[in-house]
Amino acid sequence: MDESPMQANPAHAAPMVCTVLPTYNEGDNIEPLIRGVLAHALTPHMVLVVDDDSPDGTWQVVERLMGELNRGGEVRVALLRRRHERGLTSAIQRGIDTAIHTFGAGIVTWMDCDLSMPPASVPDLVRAIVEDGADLVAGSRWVPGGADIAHGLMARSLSWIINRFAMLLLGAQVHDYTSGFISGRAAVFERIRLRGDYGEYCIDLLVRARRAGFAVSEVAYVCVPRTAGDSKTGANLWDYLVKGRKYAATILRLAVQRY
Ligand SMILES: Nc1nc2c(ncn2[C@@H]2O[C@H](COP(=O)(O)OP(=O)(O)OP(=O)(O)O)[C@@H](O)[C@H]2O)c(=O)[nH]1
Ligand SMILES: [Mg+2]
Repeated sequence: MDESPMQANPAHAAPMVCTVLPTYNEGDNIEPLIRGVLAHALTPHMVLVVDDDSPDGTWQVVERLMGELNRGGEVRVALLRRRHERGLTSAIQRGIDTAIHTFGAGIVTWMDCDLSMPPASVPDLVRAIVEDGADLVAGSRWVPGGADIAHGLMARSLSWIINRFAMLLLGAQVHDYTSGFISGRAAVFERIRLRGDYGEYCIDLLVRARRAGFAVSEVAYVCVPRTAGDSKTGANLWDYLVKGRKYAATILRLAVQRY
């Protein structure tokens, strides 16, 4: 009997990928996102939505899709509806734990659910793990082939400054420390838990993973504008400065302390 190289070499066997989708009021985005992620899957793949009881009923859209897409005992779509907890980082961490310990995922991926991170880019991140041997991969706007066409000049400039600051103090191996579009082997998340409450968790994760000896890499992607729903991050200068201050504090802490 013929065996494909994937079956013959367990090192190349494709582990189950779970894409965690943290949502708060993404009712108009979540269906195309779920269908897009599943349609582009290279390997066994499920999505797990962690919704913080969105008033717009995002979770109801997910429940309908579960009824349609989970057939024959196979779970392709799952939902965690948190009624008494809010927050992006804790939602992602909850998703990671559930993906690994309840669904047996070998690779966990996550992304924003405003369709700014294209579902078609998910396989690029997974390939960097399965084919190129990375342990943790960040989708990057700031490497050749990547771009940010979602944000205006002010937001792009602040992101550039924060990332240059991070590269200077924490290492130039990563160019998009605030990516938020991540894929990693379960082994990384069994060792490292997310810290922080918004985007700063990403800087912290990428640095601690590298320091723990994991292979961290980047894959280019193009960040496109949200077309439905509202941004959870304000678009004015004050909001960006508040966010920027947290990012800068995280960078300084990591530069001074080695943990
Ligand atoms: N579960 C959960 N998800 C959240 C929460 N806050 C934000 N999100 C999700 O986090 C992702 C990022 O939020 P966005 O509104 O796109 O904010 P952003 O990317 O920082 O800002 P933009 O650059 O304007 O897009 C989206 O999928 C949100 O639905 C929260 O409190 N709980
Ligand atoms: Mg966004």
